Amino acid sequence: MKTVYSPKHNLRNPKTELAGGQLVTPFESPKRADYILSAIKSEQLGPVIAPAQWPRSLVESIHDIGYLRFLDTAWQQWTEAGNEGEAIPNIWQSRSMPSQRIPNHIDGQLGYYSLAGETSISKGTTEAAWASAFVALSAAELIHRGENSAFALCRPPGHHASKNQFGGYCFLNNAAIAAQKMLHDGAQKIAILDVDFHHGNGTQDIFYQRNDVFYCSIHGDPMEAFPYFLGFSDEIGTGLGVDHNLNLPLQRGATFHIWHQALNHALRKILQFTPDVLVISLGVDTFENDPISFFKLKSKDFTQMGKTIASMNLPTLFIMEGGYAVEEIGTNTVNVLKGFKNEAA
Ligand code: FKS
Ligand code: ZN
Repeated sequence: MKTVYSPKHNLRNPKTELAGGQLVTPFESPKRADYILSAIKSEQLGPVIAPAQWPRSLVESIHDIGYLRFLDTAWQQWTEAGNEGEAIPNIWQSRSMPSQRIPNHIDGQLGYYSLAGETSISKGTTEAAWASAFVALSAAELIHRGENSAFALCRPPGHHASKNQFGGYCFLNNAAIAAQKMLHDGAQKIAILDVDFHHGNGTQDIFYQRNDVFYCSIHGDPMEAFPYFLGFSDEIGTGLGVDHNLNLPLQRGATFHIWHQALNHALRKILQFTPDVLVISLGVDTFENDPISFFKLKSKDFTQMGKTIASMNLPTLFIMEGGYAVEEIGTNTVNVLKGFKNEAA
């Protein structure tokens, strides 16, 4: 299996995340990608290649122009306003303030274009987010050219990013951008299976009204886990998209046995949809020692996860999302990919 990787992920290196009422060193750190890359090499998963450049229009097919302009200028606007630290939103449009306007001031823009307040924008963030999207696009191109599988080692991650909002460590929705490219290249139907611990609210929202993309996610119950306001089992899609969205929230302490039952349910539904390609939003924060999550998967369980996914016999594009037990992130990620590769027909 080929991996697409860009060292430009290092340009995303914020110093601050708002957590527990303090500014802490972000969980989503450059070390994550370093550990994954070194496990890919030591486990000899396959070649590691650099991404190509892609037209801006492919990203514009998912994200609003105004949002992309905001990302392009946010850091400059923030520093020119005289701020010393990193850019963290601190005001949102609430239910009691139904304005239709987009503020001019950077503080207002940060609120308008964000869905959460933990994620700082730092110098280089936008360049890294674009490189991450190019990694996803290049891996999608490998599938288009006939590879049976590919791994996009994306960083920063993407599944929380909506068409016009960042948050949850995400800026551009890499999985959505990759899926849209493959549709553009002739695929008729794409299934996205999101196995990250967190619900992919951005991906769900982007495809909620559509029947050419089936979004399915297994995640911590949003009553108890980020992103709290989306990811419930009664969200099934709307309009043409009815029955093209499937959420399988699980409770605190879910073991691999429980988790794997949800996976089998998801895979049955995906088979009924008969997609041309399967996109996996691959987070390994379901791991028992993840510092911000509450499932109980063990390292060997990730191998089985990959094997079960391979039983679908579909071209499969893996897109990296979360995972914060950094010492084990390489092993856990590569276990999924090797489990898949060793089982694939
Ligand atoms: C810790 C609270 C953390 C934010 C969680 C964001 C999770 C991001 C992710 C992604 F895949 F996008 F990276 N709240 N004090 O893992 O879903
Ligand atoms: Zn996550």
